[in-house]
Order: sequence, then C-alpha cells, then structure tokens
Amino acid sequence: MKKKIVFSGIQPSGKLTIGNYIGVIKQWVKMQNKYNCIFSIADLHSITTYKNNFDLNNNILDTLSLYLACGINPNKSIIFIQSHIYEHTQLSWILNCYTNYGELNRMIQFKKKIINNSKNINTGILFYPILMASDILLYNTSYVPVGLDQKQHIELCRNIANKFNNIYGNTFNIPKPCILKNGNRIMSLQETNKKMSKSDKNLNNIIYLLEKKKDVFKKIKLIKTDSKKKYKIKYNNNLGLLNILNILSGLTGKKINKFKNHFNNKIYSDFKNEASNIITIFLEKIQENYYNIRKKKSFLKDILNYGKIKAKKIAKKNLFKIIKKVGLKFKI
Ligand code: AQP
Repeated sequence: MKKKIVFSGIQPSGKLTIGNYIGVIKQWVKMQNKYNCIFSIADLHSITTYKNNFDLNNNILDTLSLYLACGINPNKSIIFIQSHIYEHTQLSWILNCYTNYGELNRMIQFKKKIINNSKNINTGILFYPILMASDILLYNTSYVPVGLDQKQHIELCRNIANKFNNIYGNTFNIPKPCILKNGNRIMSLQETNKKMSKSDKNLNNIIYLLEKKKDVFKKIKLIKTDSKKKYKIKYNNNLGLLNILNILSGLTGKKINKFKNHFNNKIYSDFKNEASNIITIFLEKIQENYYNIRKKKSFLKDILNYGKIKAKKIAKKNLFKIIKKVGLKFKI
C-alpha cells in the first residue's frame, strides 16, 4: 500500500527554539519512518513579518541544518524551500476564491500578529493561512504535524478543501492535524501567558536550539519562584516551573510525573540547576551535529535542489488537475 503523505514546515524567521523542536520537529523525526514526509522551509510565510535585519539566505541554511541536526533524513524525506515551488502561490490564489473573508478574519494568529506587527499590517498576514492550506493541499497530504497554535489554520484548511470537493468532486485529501498531547504549546520562560516564539523581543523568554550553556542557566534562573530560596518546591500555580517540567518531558520523552517525583523535597535552586543541565546536555548533541553540517554549504544546497525537483514534480501534477477543475484551461 502507498504510504500516506505528511506535510509540515517552519518559517525561517529567526533561530529555531525548543518550542519548534518539541511541538513539531520531534514528531517529524518519528513520522519519516512510517510516511512519505515533505518538510518545507516556509520563506514566503516569513516575509509577512519581514524585518530589516532578516538574512533569509542564511536563515534558510540555518533552518535546514537544524532539521538535519535534529534527525531529519534527506534520503527519506523531501526538504525544500517554499518559494522555489511556484505552484504554492498559484494554488493560493485559487483557494483565496473559495475562502470567505469572515472565516479568515476570525483567525486568532492574525489578530495576534497585527498587534505584534502594528507598523506593518500587510495583507500577507491575513492571507497567511490560505498559503498554508495551499502548501498542505497541493501534496494530497493526510497528516500535518503542528503545534497547538496552528490548529485553527488546519481547521480552515479542511473547510476550504471540503468546500472545493463539494463543488468539483473529490479533489483534495482532507488532512488531519497531528498535535501532541504534551508539549504542543511550550510557553515563554518568563511571560508564561504566551507561547515561546522565535521572534519574541524578550530573549529571556526563549531557549534556542543553539543556546549556549551559560545562557540556558541564566534564563532558567530568572524564572520567578518563591522569594525564600530555601523553600521546598511547590508547583501549585507556578506556570514557569510547570513549563520547565513540560520542556524536560518534551526533550527526554519521560513523563512529567517522573520529574515531579524526582524533584520532590528539593529546593528551587536545585530544580533550576538540574533542569538547566538536562536541557543543556540535550542541546549539546544537536549543536555538535549542527556545527558539523552547517559548514557544508554545497551539501546543503544539493539537498535543497534535490528536494525542489521532487516537490516540483508532485506539485506540478496536482496543480494541473486543480486548474482544469476550476475551468482555467483555455488553450491557444
Ligand atoms: N512554543 C511552541 N510550542 C509548540 N510548538 C510550537 N511551534 C512554534 N512555537 C511552538 C510550532 O512550530 C511550527 C513552526 O512554527 P513557525 O515558525 O512556522 O511559526 P510560528 O508558530 O509562528 O512559530 P514562532 O516560533 O512563533 O515563529 P514567529 O515568532 O516567527 O512567528 C508550527 O507548527 C508551530 O505550531
């Protein structure tokens, strides 16, 4: 039987975080053994929040190197740059015409992003989920591993696909989101009411996959706990500590309760030191792989070129069918 298709991507809008790893990359690594996986580097999405200090070319190579360092195997999975496959933007225009403005306007991410980008509220931010739907639907995707923040976008994608199928007959697979039970929303270290985001201006909220040991310790130390340092740990309402437990579980695959029991009767500073240590040891492996891979520019370019050829073949064939269905078939 033909393997089902998995599609997912990350914007090269900055340095990847442990949130990106725990929420999605970890899932990708597992899924590539069972499915045909297609992983995009979503540069078109990243220009919706373009900043002058973006170095897209380098960000793309950094992102690819981290995919590989985390365990994505280019011999098993297709990895490509979104803007290399023009079919995505072509399909995106078509799908615009099958999406209600009201549906789009309800997207939570849109509402958040226009607040964070108040000086650049471009329509790309509004149309972001339609481009995402095009990315997914173009490959007849069955599963889309994402973090919780993307759930609403996948629901929109499913609505668009159903609407299209109802009009033109069975065209698109209706993709299912794969959202982890634990680790689907790693929160910011200090401001625990929002998720950890690579573009957060407060760097103390983020642990990057390439974070240095001393900075991991520093950032975790900054998490607010009981002022009496010698007190034994109480997790109760301390979202900062619960977030760390979630991170530890996400990185190691061990249950949260196991860590809770382990830290029972310990004091806050022990908790923070041990947690920082576990995180650092995990990151060191990835960082060693990363720095080896990142040097090999022509190897990285070959992977992207190979991915482009493979993705293009599928995208071209599928877009042709869609174009015919909507009646764009005038021949000269
Ligand atoms: N904190 C997180 N916890 C769990 N999953 C996360 N993801 C992102 N942050 C977390 C998931 O990673 C995938 C790729 O995300 P993206 O970079 O394409 O877009 P994003 O969701 O907007 O991620 P960021 O880090 O917040 O990027 P910026 O700051 O550039 O907007 C998605 O599946 C996402 O759910």
